[in-house]
Amino acid sequence: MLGLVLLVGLVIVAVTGLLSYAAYEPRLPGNDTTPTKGLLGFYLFDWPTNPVWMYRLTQGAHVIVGLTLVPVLLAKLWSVIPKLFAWPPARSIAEAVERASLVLLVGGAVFQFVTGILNIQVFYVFPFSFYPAHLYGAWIFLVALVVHVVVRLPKAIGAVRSRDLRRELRTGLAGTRPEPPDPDGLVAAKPAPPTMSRRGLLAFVGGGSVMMFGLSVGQTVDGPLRRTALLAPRGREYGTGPNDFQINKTAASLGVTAAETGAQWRLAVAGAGRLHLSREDLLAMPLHTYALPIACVEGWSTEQIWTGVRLADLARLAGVPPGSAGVTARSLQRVGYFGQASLSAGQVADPRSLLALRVNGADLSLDHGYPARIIVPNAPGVHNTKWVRELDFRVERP
Ligand SMILES: Nc1nc2c(c(=O)[nH]1)N[C@H]1C(S)=C(S)[C@@H](COP(=O)(O)O)O[C@H]1N2
Ligand SMILES: [Mo]
Repeated sequence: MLGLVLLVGLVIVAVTGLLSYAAYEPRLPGNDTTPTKGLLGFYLFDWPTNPVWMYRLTQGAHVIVGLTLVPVLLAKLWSVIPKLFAWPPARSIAEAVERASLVLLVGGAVFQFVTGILNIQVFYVFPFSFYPAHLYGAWIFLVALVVHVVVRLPKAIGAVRSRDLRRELRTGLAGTRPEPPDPDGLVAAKPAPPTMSRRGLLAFVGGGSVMMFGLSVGQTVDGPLRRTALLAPRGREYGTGPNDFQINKTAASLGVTAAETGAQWRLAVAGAGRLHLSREDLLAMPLHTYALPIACVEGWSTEQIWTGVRLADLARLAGVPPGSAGVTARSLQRVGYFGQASLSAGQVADPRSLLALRVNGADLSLDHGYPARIIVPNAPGVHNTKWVRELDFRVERP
């Protein structure tokens, strides 16, 4: 049962994780943190700008389903503990192959869960970069999972079929009997009297999963539910002002000062030529307003109402036809990651892709990217570069 739940859940986590990697657009200049990925990028595709809530959904599902599976994974590992340490390691070649795949399966699962959870808790303690490690770990785990499923699925289905779930759920501790001996040696030879019914185990694990789900779902759904997201590392409650919503990194933490974002700030726009625009110049251009989410890789998201200049209009101003030109946005930020991000031609061409100047009717606050930030529909939050100092349009498809 635990294995089948994990199978369905882990497929969701894996697919949404691989989609997130595609959403990062690693083929665009400067975006890739996995230059040695080789063939692993085989499935990459242009990440669309529609529907606007897609990344919010897939990344929310990645993180929430992952957290929900933690109790199931722990219970599953607990249930096979005798097998993990079985000795001698193998009696046949087939067994040796299976046990080797188990090392990758168990090691891969533990590695993916640990790095993922530390990452969403904004706890970068590992001595390597999260993105390549989590990507390579995912593929190692997936290969091991396929081997494991091929070997084990018939047994898992047979085991579930051998019992009537409803009857099992009605059986308390007093009626709980040990499993008959099995050829795999998972069942203890001389089991002690049970301390927990099978129903109790399912309730314990299921209750844990429901709790993990309940304490994390609010950060993706946002709105009043955010208050319930006790597992979210960032603030649960915000004020009611126009700029009172989640901040990823503050300006101060990245060394962006009010002096360089003040009156002498100019946006450099490079394309066929190069020009410099003040915030007044930008405010004098046609402004557009859209409700769009910020959806972070960490699983949290929030929809706000953004006002700004279309990236497509800025491309035209730079002398490159939108639809053929992608852009690299560079920030004033000089330390840390995410000081720049490249967007595809499709993203630049979407009329809702903005260089935002205002949010919810007010000027952007410094922490939300004043004087100007990128907002692109359906893009991962990390591509919504704050404190933009330069937009570098490059012709992709002449
Ligand atoms: N210059 C810069 N822009 C940035 C970041 C950053 O660290 N530096 N963080 C990004 C990430 S990961 C997210 S999720 C969003 C969050 O935007 P917010 O802080 O306004 O909520 O900003 C993005 N823009
Ligand atoms: Mo993010």
